[in-house]
Amino acid sequence: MNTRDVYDGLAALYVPIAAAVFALVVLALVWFVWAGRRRAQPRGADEHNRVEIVYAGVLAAIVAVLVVATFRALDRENARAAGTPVVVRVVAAKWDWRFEYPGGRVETSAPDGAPAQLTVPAGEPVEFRATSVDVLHAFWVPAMKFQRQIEPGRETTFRLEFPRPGFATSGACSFFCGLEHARMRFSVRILPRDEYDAWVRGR
Ligand SMILES: [Cu+2]
Repeated sequence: MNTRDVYDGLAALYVPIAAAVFALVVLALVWFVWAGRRRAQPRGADEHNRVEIVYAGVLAAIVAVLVVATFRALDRENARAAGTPVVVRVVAAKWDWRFEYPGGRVETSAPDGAPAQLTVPAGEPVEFRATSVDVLHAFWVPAMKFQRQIEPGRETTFRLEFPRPGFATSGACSFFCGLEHARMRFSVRILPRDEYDAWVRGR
C-alpha cells in the first residue's frame, strides 16, 4: 500500500463522518430554533442527562475510531518507509534476462525457451540494480510506461512501484542488441507482499 492509498483510505473514513456530523448539527439547530420559538420553557427543560450521556458516548466512540484508524495508517506508513526496499538485480545479456533476488533466488529463461520471469511485490517501491554483460540493452515494461538503458560494466539503479497484481505482465529489451533482440523478452508477475515474501523464501 503506497502513501496515496493510505491517505485515501483515511479520507474515505473521515469525510463521510464529518459530513454526517455537520448535517446532524445543522438539522438539530434548525429543529431547536423552529420548535422552541415563542414557547415558555417549563422548569428543568434544559436538563436531559440521558440524551447528553448518549451524545457524549457517540462522540467518544467516533473519536476513538478515528484515532485508532489514524495511528494504524501512520504505523503502516512508517513500516513501509523503514523497511529496506525490495531489491532485484537485473543482468541483461545477448539475448536473455537474469533476475537475482536477495537470498540467492535466480530466474532465467527456461530451457524450452519460455522467457525469464520477473517477480515483484505490488504497491511498494522495488529497487532495480541493472547491468549488462555484453552490449547496450534496455529494460522496458510497457504497462509501466518505463524504459531504462542498461550499460555493460556499469550498474544502473532505478525504482518502480507496481500498483497492483496483474498491472503489468510483460517486458522486453527495447534497445536493438543484435540478431535475436526481438526474442529478448521477460514476463512480469506482481504478487501481494506476503506472497512475494513466501516466493522469495521458497527457492
Ligand atoms: Cu537487448
